[in-house]
Amino acid sequence: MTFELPDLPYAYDALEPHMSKETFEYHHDKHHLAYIAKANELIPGSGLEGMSLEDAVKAAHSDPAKASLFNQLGQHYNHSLFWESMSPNGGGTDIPAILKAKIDEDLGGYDSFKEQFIAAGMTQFGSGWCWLALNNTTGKLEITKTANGDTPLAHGNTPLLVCDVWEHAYYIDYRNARPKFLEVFVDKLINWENAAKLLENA
Ligand code: MN3
Repeated sequence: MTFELPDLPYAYDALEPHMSKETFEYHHDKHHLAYIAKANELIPGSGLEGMSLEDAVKAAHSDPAKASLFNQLGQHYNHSLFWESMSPNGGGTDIPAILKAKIDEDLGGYDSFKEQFIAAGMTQFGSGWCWLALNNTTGKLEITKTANGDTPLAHGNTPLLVCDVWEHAYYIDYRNARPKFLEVFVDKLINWENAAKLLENA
């Protein structure tokens, strides 16, 4: 299988003023595309030919010799979910009941979720990601962070939503203000419906 760049699930300017058309033109059209091109280059002869993206991410992670391919595949998976983790008029406390109940029970409610999620994004030193994921061992939601192309999927857990905290995700719109970007992501951008759908399917 050759991996392809997914279309954005909204127009390039749909998240303005929180995330600009210019950011998407670089982040989606150039950064994300480059990870896919590199993954497609490394797959022939790797033994991962024909796998779904999810299976390929897991298989590459389990083989230390495929570290470079894992980073490219992880970036493809993570970016694809990042686009789906946002929506126009998203964010805030209007959360589908199934997910809200789980956030209340496992994370102590929305305010605590927000505080922990922003802290995870802030304390991810250097390039990486912060996540809301379902821990498939404990059955509980958890907030985590990963570096580079790493993803909870590779560790047996189910990602529900993700924020990209690589500088290229926010530098055009927020310059060096990662905390402001994370706050806007939580308050204005999170696609709670998508996260709830992933929880239901888990
Ligand atoms: Mn990125």
